[in-house]
Amino acid sequence: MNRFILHCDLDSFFASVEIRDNPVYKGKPVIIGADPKEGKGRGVVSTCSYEARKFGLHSGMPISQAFKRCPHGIYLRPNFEKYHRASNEVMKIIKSYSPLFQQVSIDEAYLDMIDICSKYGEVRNIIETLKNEIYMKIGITISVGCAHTKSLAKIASDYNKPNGITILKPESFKEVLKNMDITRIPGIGKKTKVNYYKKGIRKIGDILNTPLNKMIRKFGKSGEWAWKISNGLDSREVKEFEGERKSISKERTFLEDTDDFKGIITKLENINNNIHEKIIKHNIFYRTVTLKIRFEGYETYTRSRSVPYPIQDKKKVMKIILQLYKEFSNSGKKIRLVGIKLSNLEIKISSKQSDLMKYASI
Ligand code: TTP
Ligand code: MG
Repeated sequence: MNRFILHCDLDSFFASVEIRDNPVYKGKPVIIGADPKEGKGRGVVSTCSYEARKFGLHSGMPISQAFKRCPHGIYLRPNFEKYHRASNEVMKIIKSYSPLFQQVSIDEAYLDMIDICSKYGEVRNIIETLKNEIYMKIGITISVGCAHTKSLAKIASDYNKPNGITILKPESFKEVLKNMDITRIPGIGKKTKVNYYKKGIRKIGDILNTPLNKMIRKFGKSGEWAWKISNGLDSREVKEFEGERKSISKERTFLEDTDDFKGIITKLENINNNIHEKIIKHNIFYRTVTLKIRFEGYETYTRSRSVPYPIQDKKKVMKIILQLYKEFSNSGKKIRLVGIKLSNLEIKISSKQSDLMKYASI
């Protein structure tokens, strides 16, 4: 039986919302992020339009560098309230296409079309209808990938951006994947790839030509993950908040509302240490890290980030928390409470190992 999992990812999301609201920006390099201050600004690019990407700009790039490369760009500060509203509206539409829905970030969601489609033609029609509905009602474009696993669907949605549809079939996906850079695999980023490159693994095809046990020997857990994804082996299900319900969290209120960066970070570090005592004791792994911030006056925000495979890594959690915190660092408001939540939990069981051995003999 064919399996149709969709991964939907809005195109240059924050920038697209701004362009929708100011059509004169259409076709221009639009950069959302910190104030560039004529090249002297601090902070980073949140995202930018595809026109700006032609100048080499991308998320996370220092805004000063972006300004040097694209001084004539339209630089805008983010309006998070507006993006959350647009995200909620889009998610409501996506959700209406299947009860098996899982939102994974502000602009990404999975849909499992099991029992809804049985043919590739049908799934393509549904994707076109979905994209059309989002464009007509919300005014922004989305790219959709379809495959028999979540990770392949995610790779597919990224393949034809912006405004694309990519359907990977079980009999031919390896042909499409083999020439892709390994960084197309969710979880292999700029830093991880260096180690892979050094050992001669540059393309997904190189992974496909390497036996699993060799991948594990060379790259450990990450190698195992990359090998499984590349071979279309990923049994994770699309589920609504199921993992989310089980979580471990802790929050602390400051004695007095504060904007002292060091004090806030120390509090978050203490919370993180505290949570990890429990995590380690019960051998729990997690995929999602959430930061909670409450400002003076009770205004409360949560921001989450997920990693592609379950981790148990205190340092990584702190790194994610610091990244999530960046959004609030220039708010000019005092903070009343901070909290951390780890969710999408898994308790490690050794039977996973025997699964692996099964694949090793393929
Ligand atoms: P992404 O989906 O990673 O990027 P994008 O939607 O801007 O572009 P793409 O067409 O490649 O999907 O992230 C969604 C939003 O999250 C993005 O519009 C802005 C925000 N974001 C940041 O603020 N900082 C970051 O480093 C990244 C990656 C995203
Ligand atoms: Mg996106």
